Amino acid sequence: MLIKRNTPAIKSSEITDEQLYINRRNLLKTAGTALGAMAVPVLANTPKRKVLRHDETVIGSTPDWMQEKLGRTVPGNFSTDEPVTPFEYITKYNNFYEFGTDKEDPSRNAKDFHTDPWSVEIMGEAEVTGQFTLEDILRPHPLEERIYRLRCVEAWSMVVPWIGFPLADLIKRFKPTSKAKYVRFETLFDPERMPGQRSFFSAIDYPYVEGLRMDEATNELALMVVGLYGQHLPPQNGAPLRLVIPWKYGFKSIKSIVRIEFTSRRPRTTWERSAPNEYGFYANVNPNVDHPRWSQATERRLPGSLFRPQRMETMMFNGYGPQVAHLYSDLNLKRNF
Ligand SMILES: Nc1nc2c(c(=O)[nH]1)N[C@H]1C(S)=C(S)[C@@H](COP(=O)(O)O)O[C@H]1N2
Ligand SMILES: [Mo]
Repeated sequence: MLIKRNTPAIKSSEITDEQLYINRRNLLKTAGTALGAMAVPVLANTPKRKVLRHDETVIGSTPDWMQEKLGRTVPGNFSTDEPVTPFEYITKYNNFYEFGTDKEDPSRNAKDFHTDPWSVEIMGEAEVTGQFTLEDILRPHPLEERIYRLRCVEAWSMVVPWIGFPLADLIKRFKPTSKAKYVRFETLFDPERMPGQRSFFSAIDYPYVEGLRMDEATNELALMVVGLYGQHLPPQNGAPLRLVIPWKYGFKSIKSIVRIEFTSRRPRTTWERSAPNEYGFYANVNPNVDHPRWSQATERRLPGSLFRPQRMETMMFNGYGPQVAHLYSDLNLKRNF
């Protein structure tokens, strides 16, 4: 992963105001409150926010059942109230090496990447394994919006309104056995559809592989993601199904997942294999452990301009310490970077 010095190729004139959208569920909840909060005390815990939407541009397509499911999205917990990065940045400034290594490559090269039909193989140390359609995978899970910080190891960051559901809820359905200590994830390997996989001089091996310890994977923050900004995931953001692990560097948040495996051994992950001294298995956001070639103490929050860069201090665990610090109490984080 190289640091790019150029700013994103987006003019501020192209950035439109994001629209707020009140979905039906929220209206109903508001109505419920008006009728008498005493009768429905559970409402006290419901976030008052509305789900963020961007309707001007729809990138890629999705089946009707997915569209309907997305329409039922409700605001979730753990959302930051920091300003959300505009849709145009989230969808035009990407890392997705399967579609090219420049930030603008994925939005250009993934245009015709169709993700319906899609299936996911569940394998390894679990009672329930096999091939599942995307619809089977998603059916029991209600969707929620979580606005998370995304901190790339390259020292830029965004705030993204993801739509998804807890990975822990998905894992439970497959009944992992006591031998399952890790979860391994794999991206689609299809060089015909992913031009980056045809390159001879690739920085990384394909398929892209990521992994988590079981307790990390079942942490309440770990999210299976199917959308952003009220829409289905654009192809460049990892359609139709990706992981988002907000307390770790962005490369752990693997895109376009086709395989999930429960294993007893720690998986060898893509960036770790490519440069083990630079990218570790844990990859927890940590301002005190620098990358060998650059500091991790600060980050550049997008959007910013050449004249008004938004430099800010990087937070331990990307600010998610209250939820995840306990996972690492026995670990030397300088050695296990
Ligand atoms: N399969 C795959 N997943 C991937 C990557 C990739 O190149 N291939 N890049 C990672 C990196 S380095 C980052 S920062 C995030 C970027 O996600 P975004 O483009 O949706 O912001 O995706 C991660 N997931
Ligand atoms: Mo990244």
